[in-house]
Amino acid sequence: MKADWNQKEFGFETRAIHAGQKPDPTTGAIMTPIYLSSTFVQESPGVHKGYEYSRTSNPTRKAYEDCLANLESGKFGFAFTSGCAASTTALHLLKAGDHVIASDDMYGGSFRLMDKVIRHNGIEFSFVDLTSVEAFKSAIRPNTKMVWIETPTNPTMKLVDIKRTAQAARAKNILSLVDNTFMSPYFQRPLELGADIVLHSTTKYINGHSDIVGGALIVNDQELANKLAFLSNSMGGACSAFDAFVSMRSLKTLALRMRQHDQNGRAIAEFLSKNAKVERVVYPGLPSHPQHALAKEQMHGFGGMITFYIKGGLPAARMFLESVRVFSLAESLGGVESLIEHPAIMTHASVPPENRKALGIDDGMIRLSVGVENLEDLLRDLTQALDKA
Ligand code: P1T
Repeated sequence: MKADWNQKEFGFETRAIHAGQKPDPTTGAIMTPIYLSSTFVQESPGVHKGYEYSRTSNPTRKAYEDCLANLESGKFGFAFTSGCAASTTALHLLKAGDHVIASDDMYGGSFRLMDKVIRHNGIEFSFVDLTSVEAFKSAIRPNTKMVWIETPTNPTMKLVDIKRTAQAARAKNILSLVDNTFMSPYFQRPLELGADIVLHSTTKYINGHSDIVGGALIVNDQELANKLAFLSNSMGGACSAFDAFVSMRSLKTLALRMRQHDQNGRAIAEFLSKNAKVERVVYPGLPSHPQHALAKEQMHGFGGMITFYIKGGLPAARMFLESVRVFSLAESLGGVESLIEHPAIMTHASVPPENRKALGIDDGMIRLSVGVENLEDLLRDLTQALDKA
């Protein structure tokens, strides 16, 4: 009899390897097979083994969703073809006339989805600096139905107090959603802090190897789970069995990877903060971060995402970005390989210039996704590239 992999009895690393998974009943295969089947045979109309059609549910996807939900301290997981598909599905919990309060700083594509797509469904958005719980409370209207939190924010690394914001939301019957992409459940578990929904771009740390685009939603409440299951089936954004298999395989090493991202991240943040070419480093693990105390309170580590400002504006930034040899100049984050990018021109180009200016997403801003390579190699690479800038 296999264990049920409950959170009280088993540690994160054990659950990441086993939760949701059983040896294949027909062969004993230890790895959940990739069930490449669009449909499932029924004995009699409506009499089946729990699966009818793979848009609705698929055994490989189910194992992955159960594992991910377990790691986020949730009961129900839903896997999608991208983080944006997960966001689109979650935003369809709302109807015309509803109001959403969202972080003023978040992934540019999430902002674009709200501002240029979902808004046309008659849903209202307020983009608020959620680092202040008071600012959140002041933005609440009678029709506010959801607060959309990203913490740390992408790319300015601002933190939102999940516990206090979720508490204030609950008091007004407002759903709280936390995009936990930057931290992964290894370092931050929003459901434990009172949030209703966790969202991931699983493209990032969850899958961790830059070979899948995916997304996920995790909840604890049965009624909310029923609504999301209905939406996922109706809207058709669920991920394929192959993507589920690869992402579930990646979960097995999530703890190992996150510990190394964190170790390298801390060292590089400190190194950058001492370099003469660097104006300012924003990393929750540095005591100079204005919310370092909150980081220690709600996160179990600081991870591998670092934002910094290089002296000399765009010419220096370009020279630096063209000079790195171990880091790769590319969008995305959370993979084992170190990535570097320029938010104003790349990931956040869809944010209007006046918003970028107000948030400090300027020409000197550079974002690092520190990978798990040899730390000395990464430091040497940054040193030589900064020397050229
Ligand atoms: O790219 P996709 O899997 O659809 O996920 C969108 C998304 C959602 N939330 C956060 C916090 C994200 O960072 C992303 C995607 N971000 C990038 C591609 C990036 O380079 O920042």
